[in-house]
Amino acid sequence: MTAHHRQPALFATDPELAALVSAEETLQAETLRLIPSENYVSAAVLEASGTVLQNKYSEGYPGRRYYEGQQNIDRVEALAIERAKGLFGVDHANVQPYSGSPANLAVYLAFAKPGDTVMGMALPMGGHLTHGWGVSATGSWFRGVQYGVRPDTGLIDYDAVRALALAERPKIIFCGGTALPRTIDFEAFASIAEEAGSVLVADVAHIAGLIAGGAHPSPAGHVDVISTTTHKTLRGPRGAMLMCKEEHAKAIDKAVFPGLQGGPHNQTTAGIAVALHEAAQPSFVSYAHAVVANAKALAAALLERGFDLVSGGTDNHLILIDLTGKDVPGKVAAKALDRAGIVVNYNTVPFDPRKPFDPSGIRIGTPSLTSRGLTAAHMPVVADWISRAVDAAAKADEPALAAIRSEVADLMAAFPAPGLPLA
Ligand code: DSN
Repeated sequence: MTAHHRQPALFATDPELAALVSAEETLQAETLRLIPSENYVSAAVLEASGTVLQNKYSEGYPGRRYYEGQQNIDRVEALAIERAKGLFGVDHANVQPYSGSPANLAVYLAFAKPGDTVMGMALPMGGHLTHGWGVSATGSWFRGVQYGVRPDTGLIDYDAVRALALAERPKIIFCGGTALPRTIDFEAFASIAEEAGSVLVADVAHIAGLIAGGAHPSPAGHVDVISTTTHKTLRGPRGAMLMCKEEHAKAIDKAVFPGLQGGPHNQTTAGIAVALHEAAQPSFVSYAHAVVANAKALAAALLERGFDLVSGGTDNHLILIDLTGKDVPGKVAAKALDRAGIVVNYNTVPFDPRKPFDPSGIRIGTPSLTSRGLTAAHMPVVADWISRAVDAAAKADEPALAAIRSEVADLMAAFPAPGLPLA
């Protein structure tokens, strides 16, 4: 089916925009997408996310809205809520946050006042902007204190986290982040938070799908609030959820609406409901474990090819490559890989001597390639491409990058991506 047939109204009304969508479909089909926070949603999630639910305002919550005509919307949101509660084993779920940053801001609104001390992992160590980092509103409206990883192991030093928490007594402690290749010990964080009298929030945006599929321990029962986006390993539309113990349900709901947001994006809620349904199937358990198996196989193959990996490898979907020893900075490598049809992002590594906009590392992950059906047997090939592309970047060897791009496209053609035209 051609793009004109798939989106006939769009092509007729706005061919310029339609051509861009079509080009993006081709790009996502032909390239090897290794950004660990990205994925491919299913055709069903895509369909649910682009429906007439878009036309409806629904400020409030199911059964308690400020607009009439909610017969269907209430049921859509209730379905999403029930599915989230069942999948993650939590008392309460709010599926309305527009994305991860607003979700985290709602947590601050629920539990802290401006000027209060909050604690999270430093962004350059693998944390997230919204965990109290200075350039974020969360770091300027609150007093952010930050923990990191040990320089010798690249692992979180839980003794240091405990010492900082007891010295600072933060209102909120965030665990989780965006560049953490290792398992998060939620029990250790829970005992620290209890001792410090802090509200503990697990930001599991990156690993939500692994948790749902049983490939990473769950924070449920250990933390006060679970914050997650829905579009990473969970394979839903771009959105977020806050899940919590019953005692915090009112505070969380009130913070999301009316505290921070207006009407929920009902078409996104529908897509989230479908993604949660898909994540509850036995096939998703296999998917989550395959993501981790692929990441471990890719890490091993990269180590064999002389790459330096932060923390020496991975326990999850994500690998952080420190290119310091390769003499190719992260940004140069990322742009060369992009020209080779391999899409990654440049990233700081812990204790990076370089600047965030020109750092020493690249961050890769296996959620997308696993969604296409690649297995551990393909990972040496992927590692070879990365190695050859980084070498080519050092020599500015454009023909070598073009050759890799063609090999990548050949393999990708054999593994159509879910939700894309060729699937
Ligand atoms: N932007 C997300 C990521 O790439 O990890 C985090 O917000």
